[in-house]
Amino acid sequence: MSLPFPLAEAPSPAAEEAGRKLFATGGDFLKGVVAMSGMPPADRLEVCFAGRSNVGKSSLINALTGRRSLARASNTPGRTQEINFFTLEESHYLVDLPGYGFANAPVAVVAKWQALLKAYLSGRPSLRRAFVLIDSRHGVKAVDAEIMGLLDRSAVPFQTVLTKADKVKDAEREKVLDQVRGALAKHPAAFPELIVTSSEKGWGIPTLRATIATME
Ligand SMILES: Nc1nc2c(ncn2[C@@H]2O[C@H](COP(=O)(O)OP(=O)(O)OP(=O)(O)O)[C@@H](O)[C@H]2O)c(=O)[nH]1
Ligand SMILES: [Mg+2]
Repeated sequence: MSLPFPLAEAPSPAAEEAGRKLFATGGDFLKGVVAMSGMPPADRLEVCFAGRSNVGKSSLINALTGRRSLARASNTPGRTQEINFFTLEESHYLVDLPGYGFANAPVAVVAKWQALLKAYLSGRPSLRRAFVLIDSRHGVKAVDAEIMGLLDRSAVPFQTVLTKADKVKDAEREKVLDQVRGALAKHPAAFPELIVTSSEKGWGIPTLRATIATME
């Protein structure tokens, strides 16, 4: 019997090569957006990285593009406070989102960017897939489930990416994976395969690149 929400298989050599090629250019920062009116034209394939503050969204974009500081990563939760658009060739946007949940910033400021985050996730026509990042140590929390519910209602398919896999032992990782699978079962917009990553070690990065490069 196959488990629901299996780990993604290693990409085929052709898919891996497509991923390598797409990301070989490294990507460029386009703009930081603070209101829906500031969004660039919805004219290409777009994927975004959503997740709790500090889960590793910006670090994952840096690992994918092979650039240490394309996206600003930091130890301070709430570092990313705008919706940051990166271009990959002429064909793709990668979108780094502000974190949800705890943030080390004034309440009014947080409320403003959380509203923008929700407007973006529910109303961006070219958003093809949201990657929802979950910390390998913590699993799916209530705030994650809330975002997943928003994606369900907005009919935005989302794929779960486990982050910081280098920080857990195998047994602990399996336990968290089971919790994640249980939580995903409640979300019709959840994509079936999970991707386990470590931006620090490069784990899962070729798989994620191939996934993005081979998306229709
Ligand atoms: N060990 C380890 N640490 C990581 C990994 N990914 C991110 N980190 C660390 O986690 C912290 C937060 O990473 P960010 O990439 O800034 O997280 P974020 O989700 O963009 O955070 P916000 O923008 O504040 O929401 C940083 O100190 C990173 O170095 C990983 O794969 N392994
Ligand atoms: Mg960030």
